[in-house]
Amino acid sequence: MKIGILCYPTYGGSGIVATELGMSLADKGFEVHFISSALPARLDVTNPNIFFHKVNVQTYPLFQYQPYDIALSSMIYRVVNLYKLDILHAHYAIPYAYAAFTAKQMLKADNKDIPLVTTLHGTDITLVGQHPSYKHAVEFSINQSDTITSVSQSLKKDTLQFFNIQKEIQVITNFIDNSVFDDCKTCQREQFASDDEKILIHVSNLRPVKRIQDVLEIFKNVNKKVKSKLIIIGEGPEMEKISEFMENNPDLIGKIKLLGKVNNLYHILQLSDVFLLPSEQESFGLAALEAMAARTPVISSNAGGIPEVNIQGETGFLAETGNVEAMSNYCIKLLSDETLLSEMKKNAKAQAIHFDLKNILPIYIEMYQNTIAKFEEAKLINAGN
Ligand code: GMT
Repeated sequence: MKIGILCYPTYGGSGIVATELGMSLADKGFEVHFISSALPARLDVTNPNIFFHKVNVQTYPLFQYQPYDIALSSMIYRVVNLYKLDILHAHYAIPYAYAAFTAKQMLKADNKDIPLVTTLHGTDITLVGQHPSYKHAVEFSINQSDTITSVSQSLKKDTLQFFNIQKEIQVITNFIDNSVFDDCKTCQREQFASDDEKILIHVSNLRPVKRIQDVLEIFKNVNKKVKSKLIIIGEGPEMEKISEFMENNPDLIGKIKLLGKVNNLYHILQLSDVFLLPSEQESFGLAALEAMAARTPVISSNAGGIPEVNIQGETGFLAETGNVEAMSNYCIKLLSDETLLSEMKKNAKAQAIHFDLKNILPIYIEMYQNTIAKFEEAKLINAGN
C-alpha cells in the first residue's frame, strides 16, 4: 500500500503523531509519502520506504497572503499521480482535509480519484476550526472525507456537538512507542536537581491553551512545601509570561530551568517526578502519555480527553481547569509520599503500555484497508449505474 500523509512539520501534537505513524508503517514495508511545508521534526528520511515532498509556495508581489493551500493541493495532486498513491491521510482538518478535497477534485477531472482519511486532532475542532472564518469549510471537508477518525472519545463528542457531521467517526487513540523509552539511558539528574529535590516538568508549545501561568503558580505553591525544581520544555507565544513571572518571583529564578526545544526529551522525562498539564483544552494529551511512558505521573486538568489518558488516583491526579489550589495540593501529596509516588510511577508505565504502538498500529492498517475496499466498492457501483 502507498500512503500519502499530509501534516504539519511541527515538534508536537498532530505532526508528531503523523510522523511516528508514517515511520512505523514504513518499517512494516508500506511506502509512505509525507507532504508538508518543511521536513517533519522527527522524520527519518534514511528509511527507503519514506519519501518527503516539500510544499513550495511561490511568492509574487501581488500576494498579500501566500496561497499555501493552493500549492499544497497542487503538490498532493502531483504526488498522487507520480507515485500512484492508494490513499491519502490528512492530519488536522485545516488546511489538510480541505486541500486534499481540492486535489481529489483535480484528480476527478482526469477520471481518477483516491480515498481520503481525515484524522481530527484537537484545536482544529475545539478552537480554530469553530471560528466563523473557517467553520463551513472545515465542516464541509470533514464530511467529504471517506473515513474520519478522532484521537479520543471526547474529541468525537465535541466534533458531533460543534459540527453537522454526516458520517461515522472512528476513534483511534494516539499511541506511544514504549521501546524508545525502555532503550534510553537516564541522563544525569544532578544537572537539574540535587538528590533531595523533586523535579516537576512541563512540555508544550507554550500557547495560551496550555495555561502556563497555572504551571508556574503550581510550582510556586509546591516549592513552599517540597524542595523542588521546575523544567519547562518547548517554545511559544506564552514565553513572555514566564519572564514576567520570574521578574515578580526572583527567589524562584534559579529553580526554573527553560530548555526550549530539546531532542532528548525522553531522557529528561525519565528523571522527572511529576508532569504538569493544566490545559484549558486538550483532546488527548500526547505529552502526558509520553511522560507516562517515562514512568512520570501526571497532575492535570480534567479538560477534554485528558481523563481518558490520566486516571484519577492511579496514574496521577486531575482537577477542574483553573483549580490551581487543588492541583498544587495533589502535587504536594504525591511528592511528599514516596510509596504513593513509586506506585503511581508504576501505574503510569502500565497505562503507557496500554496505548502502545503495537496495539494501535494494526487498527490504523485495518482502517486503511477498509477505507480502500469501501472506496473501490462504491466505484464499481457507480460504474454500474
Ligand atoms: O493544539 C495543539 O496543541 C496542537 C495539536 C495539534 O494537532 O498539533 O495538538 C492536539 O493534538 C495532539 C495529537 O493528537 C493531542 O495530543 C493534543 O491534546 C491536542 N491539543 C489540544 O487539543 C489542545
